Amino acid sequence: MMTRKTNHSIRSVRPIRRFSLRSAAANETQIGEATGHSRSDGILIKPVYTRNDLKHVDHLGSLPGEEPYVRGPYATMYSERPWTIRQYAGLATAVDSNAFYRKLLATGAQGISVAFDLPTQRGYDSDHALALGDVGKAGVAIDCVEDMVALFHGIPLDEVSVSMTINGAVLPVLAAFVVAAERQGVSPAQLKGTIQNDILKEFLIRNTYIYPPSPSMRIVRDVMQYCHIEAPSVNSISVSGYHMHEAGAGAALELAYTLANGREYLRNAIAAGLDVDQCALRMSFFFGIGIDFYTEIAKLRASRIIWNRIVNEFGPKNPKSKILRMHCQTSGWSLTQQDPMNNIVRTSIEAMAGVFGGTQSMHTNSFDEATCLPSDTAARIARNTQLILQEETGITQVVDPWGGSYFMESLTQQLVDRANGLMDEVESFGGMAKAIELGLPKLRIEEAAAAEQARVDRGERVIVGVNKHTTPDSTVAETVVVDGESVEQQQQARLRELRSRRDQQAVEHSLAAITDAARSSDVNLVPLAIQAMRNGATVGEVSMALEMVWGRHQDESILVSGVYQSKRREDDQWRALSQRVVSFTDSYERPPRILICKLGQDGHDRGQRVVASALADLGFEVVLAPLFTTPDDVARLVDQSGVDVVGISTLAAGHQTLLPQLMHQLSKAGIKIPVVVGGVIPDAERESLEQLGVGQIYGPATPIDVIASDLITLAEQHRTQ
Ligand code: SCD
Repeated sequence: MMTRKTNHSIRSVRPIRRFSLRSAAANETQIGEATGHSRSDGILIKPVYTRNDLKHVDHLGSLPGEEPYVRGPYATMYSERPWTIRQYAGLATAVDSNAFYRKLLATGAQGISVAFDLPTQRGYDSDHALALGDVGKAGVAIDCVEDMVALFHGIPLDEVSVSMTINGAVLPVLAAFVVAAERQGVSPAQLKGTIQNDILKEFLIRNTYIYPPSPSMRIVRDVMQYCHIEAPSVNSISVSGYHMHEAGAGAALELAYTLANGREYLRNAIAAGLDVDQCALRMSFFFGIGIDFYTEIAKLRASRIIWNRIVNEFGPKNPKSKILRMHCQTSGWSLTQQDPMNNIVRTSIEAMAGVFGGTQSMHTNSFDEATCLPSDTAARIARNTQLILQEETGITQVVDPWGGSYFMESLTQQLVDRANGLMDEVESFGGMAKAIELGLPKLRIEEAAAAEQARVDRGERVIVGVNKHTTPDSTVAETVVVDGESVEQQQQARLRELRSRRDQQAVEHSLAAITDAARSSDVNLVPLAIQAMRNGATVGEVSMALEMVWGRHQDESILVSGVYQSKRREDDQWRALSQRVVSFTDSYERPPRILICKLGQDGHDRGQRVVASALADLGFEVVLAPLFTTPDDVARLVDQSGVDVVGISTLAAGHQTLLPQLMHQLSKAGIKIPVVVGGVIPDAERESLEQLGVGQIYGPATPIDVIASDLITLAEQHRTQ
């Protein structure tokens, strides 16, 4: 067995770096505000449009299936073949997930979309110390080929197209998939589907990276090259704006950064010797669809125009290379824990926008997903939403019914222009990889998220059931909870069994070949990963074989400053809170100090970053812990940083295991400190968390004022203890 080098020691505690953006986006918002029509991008929507609004529209007159493809990638679109219903799912073990997929396929789904659990995504086996608490929670745990075989048991991989959301750990997971297909007698050339393989947005926003940016881009390139040669029907990348959308980006930002990432991948592959047609043909895209109905339709139409222009810059010969094909997912952020049936309505409207925008494939969220994993009922309604659109409404009969609309064409053009401007900014930094390194795109997205939160907190952005028209006691009745411990035990037993029967020498030999290849850049890593997985290596071992050369990437914590406050400065409630912080500071000779952190492999950090930024604007001293901390790390941080309160953000259910451990560590160390928790926490868990000693629990959409007020009180109590 290879020795493992763990890398989870906490770095020194330092106050967060804060960054002030005086941005184009801020100016845009002011324009919108002045007229009372602001959207997250600040695009002004007028009550009436006329032919004058078409004067500056460049793309009028084209047909669907023709450049610039604004009206759709195919001439006949859904009238010939509707979009693929592809519900993203992964449940605990491969066997459970397989049963779920087979049921989905038998009842109307047309493709599979695999959600992997966080340890798999971060390249840890289920028996790794850092996987604890996250195994099987937010998706399926895949450690080895046998898991992958079980995942697709009875699902013919030469017929059913499979999408896999895997990025950092794409090598071992793709390799396991290829070997599992091999066991079905299906060659790579017969496979169809998509692998996400979009690492740039991981550094930007999603955080399931493993290695530093440069070797990560080499993996992307190797996968694109391998697929082009060996698996030509597999879309070798799904360039994703969805996660930016979920992190708070408005439509123009999502467009600009997704397409700028796409351009970066093209450059990366071309620099490695592929020609533009070899790589662009199997690039696909992925967008989020929010509740701003018109804007979302225009966004998808605009995406095709911009991508067409970008690919043309590289001189393609095949017209198909210039077509942007996309998957869409309705917005998770727009789902509310309060009055959850409203989510069915939201999802239906969002799905309709995706269809009017011309998507090729879609996932519709389940109404209970702000609280837990989808129940059977919720999953059925979500899927039926798409079936109703396809089979009952008649919407599929007409291609791009919005084509020629004064409003829609003008809005599409405005988004194209705005996104082009933002992309020019990225180019001025030397392209997306450089811009990400400098941190600019992340800050722009956080700025948008903070501004949006302020709008919600001020009631300018209405969320029915949350900040208007509220209904008491309306929550999800049935909550699905994964028995993480049992999944962990099953996976660990399977790993033990695998390791006892495999040819250890062959495994070590193939892992050593991967490590060697990581040191040079001229060997494609995919065939080596396939050989290792075939020999019985695990996802964690293949990942570690590369980590030994490249190390593990750790993100820097930079927060935007002043954006949230700029929207609240005039509010009485905000002023009163600021005054309380000032009084606290006068009494205790320093501001209230809070540690904000996430536990385990959950990297969804929009919530914690928005809260951290707003609290810092209010005058708190915020210590933002690095991502991927263990309970031990957090207890140590609390001890070192002398904070008054600890805030834990949790979105992937890891807290069920890790929070009790943290409370235990704190008490063992004799540290008495208030702990609050925010994120996705089913009502059924509240009591047990309170019994553990958790001071407050904040569900999604809790106003910042409520959180801030509680935290000041808790900090005061802590200081007077
Ligand atoms: C379709 N075809 C047509 C046609 N419609 N031909 C002629 N006329 C028409 N009207 C043909 C196409 O050319 C193609 O053939 C075939 O039919 C399939 O159509 P497609 O358009 O390629 O559709 P599909 O196979 O469904 O592929 C769609 C994408 C693909 C290209 C978008 O990449 C995909 O399915 N992506 C899904 C990604 C996904 O599931 N992501 C989940 C992420 P040829 O192939 O011969 O050309 C989840 C996630 O990240 C959640 C958040 C998180 O975890 O953080």
